[in-house]
Amino acid sequence: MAARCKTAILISGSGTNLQAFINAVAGGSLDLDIAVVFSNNPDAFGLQRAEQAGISTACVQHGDFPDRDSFDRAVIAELDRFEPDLLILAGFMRILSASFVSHYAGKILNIHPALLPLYPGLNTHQRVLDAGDEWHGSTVHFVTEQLDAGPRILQGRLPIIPGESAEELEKRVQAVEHQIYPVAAGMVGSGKVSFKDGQSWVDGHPIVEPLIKSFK
Ligand code: NHR
Ligand code: GAR
Repeated sequence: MAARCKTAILISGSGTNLQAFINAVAGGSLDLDIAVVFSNNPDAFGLQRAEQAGISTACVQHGDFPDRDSFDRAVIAELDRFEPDLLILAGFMRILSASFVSHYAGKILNIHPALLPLYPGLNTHQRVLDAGDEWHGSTVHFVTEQLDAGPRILQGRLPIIPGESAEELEKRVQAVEHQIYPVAAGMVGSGKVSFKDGQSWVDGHPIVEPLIKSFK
């Protein structure tokens, strides 16, 4: 991948993960060119974070389109103006169609707040507590057309504190995400980690179990 990987970050909401990327690039620990921040929601606070940092923004509202495919085509048209090498979903809440995913094959990352393959889908923190699990965390993975099922790259794990609420757990998981997502994206941006033949690879070896970082 190019020396300075041109990156689009896609958000729908608050954008604390986006802020972690902005901070990591500004602090010199992450070498990516954040070319554009895109949102499907014009009120997403993350758009203000981008403007504050001097990054271009773009917005296409899904409600303006009759179906998923026409929305996705409009998003592609908007993003392709920036010729991105990498797309980072950071709290992006719209499922992407197969044709969108194939347009950017192997170039889309997501962070999902669970230890995938456990708990795909929404409302993960409450589901983990209800199940009485001992461990939770978040997973960075390549996006494929199958929701939350693309090959995994890196997981941050943390122990559940007995009695904690879903809100407390969510905060702790988000703090983990802010550390692992820029690291994983940097590995993809530098070419250390890649996607080929439906799998993720690190230094030419298939990633069977994701890389794991443990937190308290
Ligand atoms: N698209 C594809 N093709 N594959 C993935 O793995 C994707 C994806 C788009 C988003 C993020 C994912 C998550 O980490 C993600 C992964 C939204 C929904 C959802 O149900 C599910 C999973 C994820 C994101 N979205 C509803 C929809 O109809 C809308 C929900 C809402 O607006 O609140 O798109 O959790
Ligand atoms: C993150 O916890 C991310 O894992 C989750 O949304 C949060 C976004 O927070 N993503 C999803 O649930 C995707 N469906 P942020 O907007 O503050 O970065």
